[in-house]
Amino acid sequence: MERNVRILGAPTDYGANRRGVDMGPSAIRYAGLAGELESAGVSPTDAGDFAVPHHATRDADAGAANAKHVQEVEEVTTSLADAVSTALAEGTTPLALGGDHSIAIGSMVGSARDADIGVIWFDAHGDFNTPSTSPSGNVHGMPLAAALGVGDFEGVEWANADGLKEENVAIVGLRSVDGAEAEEIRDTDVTVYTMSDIDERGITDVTNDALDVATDGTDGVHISLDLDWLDPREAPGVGTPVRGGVTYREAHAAMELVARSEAMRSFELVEVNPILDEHNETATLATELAASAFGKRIL
Ligand code: NNH
Ligand code: MN
Ligand code: MN
Ligand code: MN
Repeated sequence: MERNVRILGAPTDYGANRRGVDMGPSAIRYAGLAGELESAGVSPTDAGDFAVPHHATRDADAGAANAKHVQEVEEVTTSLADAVSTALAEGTTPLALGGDHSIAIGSMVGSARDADIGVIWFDAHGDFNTPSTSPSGNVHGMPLAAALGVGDFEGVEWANADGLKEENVAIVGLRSVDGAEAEEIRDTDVTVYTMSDIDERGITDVTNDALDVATDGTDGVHISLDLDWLDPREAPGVGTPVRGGVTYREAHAAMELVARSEAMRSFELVEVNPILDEHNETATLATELAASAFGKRIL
């Protein structure tokens, strides 16, 4: 049965401190996303971008210093959550384009509205800060804690993903974590695979283990792909690059295993910043990895 994919653009940078990531959806489309998805044998329909409040209309310092622009993040993620759950109800697979990683709150809330889901978080960072632990106040460093209702996010309805349990969350490729954030992660039942685990065991074993974690007792898996998961040599167009990331081939290998599992329920590509990119290569890479995640084959 052919998979129908619904592209949902979320052109927002309210969760990050770097303007420019709001242009990610345009850059990813321009890099040829629809064609790449077709080459993977799926049928994409582009739902366009949904409205994000414009910077010029908002106070530049809005929100608390420890959770900047949280009102705007709530507005954007609530729209995305509705669009994701509608796409699923209509039999399509939602593919959200960020935008910064705060949009993942919307993807997870929407994907977990009428189902039990797992999440695989491919990222250099843990994204497990809360307003109390965050050194930056940027909400893109908080989406996993938000969706799981950790700390300050306990009982925050717009941010909590109902059908998601800590036991079904796996972070893959971690190499940058803040002090108090590390404590939060250790206190949970989330499974973490660091870059050292990938060094020692290889990307295939690690990804298969992450898939086991995320599929255990769930109806499907949300795949969250932060482009800073890759080494900055492969993906220079991101706001918070961290050396020592996965290679081009490791990234594809992981996405190919995701495709083979047939467990993917929703997907997102985040943190592509065209202003910091070189000739749109990070956006292009994002489209190629999406194709692998949707099952593109060589032969
Ligand atoms: N941990 C830092 C913070 O919370 C950086 C987060 N940046 C990301 N996360 N790009 O994936 O501010
Ligand atoms: Mn901004
Ligand atoms: Mn992230
Ligand atoms: Mn990151």
